[in-house]
Amino acid sequence: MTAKYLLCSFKTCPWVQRAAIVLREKQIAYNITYIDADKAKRPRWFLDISPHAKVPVLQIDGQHALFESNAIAEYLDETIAPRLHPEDPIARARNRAWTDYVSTFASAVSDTAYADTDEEFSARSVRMHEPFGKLDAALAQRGNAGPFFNGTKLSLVDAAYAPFLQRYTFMARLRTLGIIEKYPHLAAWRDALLAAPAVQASTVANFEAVWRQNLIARGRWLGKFVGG
Ligand SMILES: N[C@@H](CCC(=O)N[C@@H](CS)C(=O)NCC(=O)O)C(=O)O
Repeated sequence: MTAKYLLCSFKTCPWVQRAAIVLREKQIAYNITYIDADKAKRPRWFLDISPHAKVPVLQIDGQHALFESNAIAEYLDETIAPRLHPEDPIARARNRAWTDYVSTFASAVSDTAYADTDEEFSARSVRMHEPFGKLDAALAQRGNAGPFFNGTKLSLVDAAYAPFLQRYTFMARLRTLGIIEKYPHLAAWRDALLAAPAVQASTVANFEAVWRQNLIARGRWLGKFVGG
């Protein structure tokens, strides 16, 4: 079936996953197409609609193409119910502020996963403490009992962080990290996000195995521990 929405993706891209979580949470039908991650093999039609040659791109009715996961998430939230952003403008501004911080959080996690040596992995993993601590404090002060950022309803903040908390979890299953355990609010949030149906439906099947194979394909140090 051809859906109104087409999500251009790489199988392991966390930014695509963010958009997919929003689509799933809103129960929007969409098709997905996988672009070759090899720069030289990205098709012309994709390069024409993706100014930075990056995924995600969301095509709408084959007419409009949106890029940048945050812009896509905001667009979907403005156009399709149920609203995932909070109604209260102050709460919404705070949500957007923490959503903005996801790029710093993401770099700390991704840089660790893509370390090339044992030493680099150790040095980079320590750098996760600062963003993890900040999110833990934000969750502690958020004034609701969770399990999600705003309480019982999944929001755009949840969609932004879930892919990176999932990758931290995958990494910790390959090498002991012991970082999230120091941040109980963040650990509880991570558990709720990974159990959320929209998050579980936002990736390819056997996603952890696919993520592990990607480490090996990229020749990353952490890939040495796959299957060992
Ligand atoms: N800020 C962008 C980041 C997207 C991004 O970095 N996508 C990666 C894949 S996870 C990509 O397409 N990289 C291709 C490249 O850099 O050539 C967003 O939020 O959409």
